[in-house]
Amino acid sequence: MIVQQIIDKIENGQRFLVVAHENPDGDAIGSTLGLALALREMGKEVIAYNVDVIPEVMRFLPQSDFLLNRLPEDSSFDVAFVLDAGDVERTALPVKDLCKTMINIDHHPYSTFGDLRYVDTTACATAVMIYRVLMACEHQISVDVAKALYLGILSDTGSFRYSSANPECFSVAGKLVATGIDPWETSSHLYESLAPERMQLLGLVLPTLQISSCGRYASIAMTIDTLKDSGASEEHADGFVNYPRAISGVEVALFFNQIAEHVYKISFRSRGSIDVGSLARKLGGGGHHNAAGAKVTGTLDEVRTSVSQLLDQLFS
Ligand SMILES: [Mn+2]
Repeated sequence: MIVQQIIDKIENGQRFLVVAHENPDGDAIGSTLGLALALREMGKEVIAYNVDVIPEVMRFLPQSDFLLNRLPEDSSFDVAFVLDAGDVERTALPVKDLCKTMINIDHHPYSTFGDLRYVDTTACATAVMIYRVLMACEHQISVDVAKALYLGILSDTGSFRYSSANPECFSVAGKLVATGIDPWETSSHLYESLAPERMQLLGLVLPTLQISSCGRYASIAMTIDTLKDSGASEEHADGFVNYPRAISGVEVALFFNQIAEHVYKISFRSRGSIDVGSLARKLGGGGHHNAAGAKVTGTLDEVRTSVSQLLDQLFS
């Protein structure tokens, strides 16, 4: 089976690349660092890479500087692991040219690339799938690996709040905590070490809240000027889309983020039956049932209106 094939590749390979999607979330960072550190503990030569720098709040992870955002020149690998990426393009790296074997480990649907493909949409996080692989390798989980994987699980399940938090999720999290890690260390870094600029930015963005007349969708918006005025950077707006979603009765939340004069990046979040992935695909974007994104051109009013029309149709 697929996990055994992956183990064979690990045993027979010497030089490994581990990479995940751009604009990395906790699962991308946690699964990359967790697998890369474990491979190094097995005596392999490993490069852990992401095209973007590791988010500030995740830098508490031990050995987080092991994760590079620049590859050494003339890099080549026996095996490249592409994690949590959905599509290999999201690594922003010509992975296929860099390795003999590309292994895709992911829990996103429609993840169809790689010489070996280990895709399980029932996994709450890619980090859990890395845990399964390391267990199958009979690798002893170190504290550093445990911290990385725990971060992946915690962040992809919204701190164990989403439906994806299945029994396996709690069981793996329990085993990771049993290695001696402190859950509060992770959650305090992730959720309660906010930069002051983030709160300032939130203060400017929340007044843009619009709730639809049906009450079933709501949106907030951020312009380039707002971002400038707050002194914050775009990274500080991560997760803002969860505020409109938290309103009682709201099923779809939207965050309009201006990235150029007449270009808005829209993040969609659904809390129920509405598939925002298919909604985003109608706008040329992508994603899955509960979380998706698209880039749309126009003024904020135009963009808001055209998306509202789509949603009004869905809710009518
Ligand atoms: Mn994930």
